[in-house]
Amino acid sequence: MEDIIKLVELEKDRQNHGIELIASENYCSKDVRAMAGSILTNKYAEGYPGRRYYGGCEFVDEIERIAIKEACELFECKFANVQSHSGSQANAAAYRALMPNGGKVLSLVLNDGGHLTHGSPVSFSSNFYTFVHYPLDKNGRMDYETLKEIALKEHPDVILSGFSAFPYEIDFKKIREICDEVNCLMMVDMAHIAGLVAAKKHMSPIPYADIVTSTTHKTLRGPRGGLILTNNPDLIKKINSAVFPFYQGGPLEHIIAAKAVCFKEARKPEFVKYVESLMENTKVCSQTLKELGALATDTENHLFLLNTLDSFGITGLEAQKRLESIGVTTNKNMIPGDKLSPKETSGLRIGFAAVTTRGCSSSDAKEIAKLIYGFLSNKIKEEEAKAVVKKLTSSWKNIEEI
Ligand code: DSN
Repeated sequence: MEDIIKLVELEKDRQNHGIELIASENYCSKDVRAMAGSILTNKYAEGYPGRRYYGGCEFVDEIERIAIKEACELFECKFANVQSHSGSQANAAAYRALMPNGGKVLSLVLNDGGHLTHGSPVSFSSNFYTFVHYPLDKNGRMDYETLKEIALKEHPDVILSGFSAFPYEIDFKKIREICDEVNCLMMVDMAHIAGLVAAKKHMSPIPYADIVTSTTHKTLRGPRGGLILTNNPDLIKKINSAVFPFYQGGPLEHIIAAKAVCFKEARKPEFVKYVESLMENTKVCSQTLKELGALATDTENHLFLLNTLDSFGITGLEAQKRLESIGVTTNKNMIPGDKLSPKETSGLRIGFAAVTTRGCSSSDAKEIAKLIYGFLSNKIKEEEAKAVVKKLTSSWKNIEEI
């Protein structure tokens, strides 16, 4: 096992010595990691608390009940399923609970900021269901009028919102009104903004949506996993049987324990402060880049998009590689109206969830903007850029102390 230990140590160094700006990543706490690495991984517990197919489940039953209760209290909703292994599996279960095979979903396409499971041809979603899409407006914002027009024409079973690369607030109340007008169900995938919703810094979808899915590892800062929420007693029964036995077997009780710890952490005042700093840092970085002359979107959440092609004459892929060479990790991303392929793209998605957890301040966020601008426009040389990365990352918390 030495080879694996060595690689884990190398990854730990990479995480400690790099500036992590991938908008969907974060560093979870020691307590969350302790649960995720606990002996609970040894236990089989197919079924649900009090209704298992294995003996010896009295303690994992209690843990899963706590996780459900904490999720419901955190997000102020009636029912939760905490067993989905991932956000994609949560979405698969939600679709099954909401409509029959072949049902129609109106969603945002991947290239505009949606997710693979929101109808991409390479995902299960478009194989089992029919997807039609709504566009964003010319500024990359939600266009609720056009969404309504398309919904009236298409008669979808479900309108899906909640995105992976969308820097603005979503008005879930308006989407509910459209759903009521066209008589369809409403699903929200809040994976990216779950931490902001938990901290009440983004409108909650819970009072409006029939089903809300999420992951627990992005802005929510928990273990890698999925979550499904609803206020509807009939839907929770369908969700539960869609998760187990339809899509999954044994739940990961160690991850469920880690989710319970994460939900408890997200109810603390420190978490609200964290989300406030995260949103401030994101805004400072996008504004500074714009002041320097780059084409970046505004932001109303934890991420923004940077048009590297028009700002620096390089694709998102090239920008990602260049920044990686100095220890700054981002991901290439389509920007609205992008003419390049998803493999190349015209821009980057930049988020501050991970670095804010380590202690990145707003003045650090400004310095990161200057670093990105200076390095991608060849005004800052590699050695100087690496020195800035070293100075910033060595002033932040070690990832094992979080
Ligand atoms: N892959 C995630 C992201 O980066 O946004 C979504 O699941």
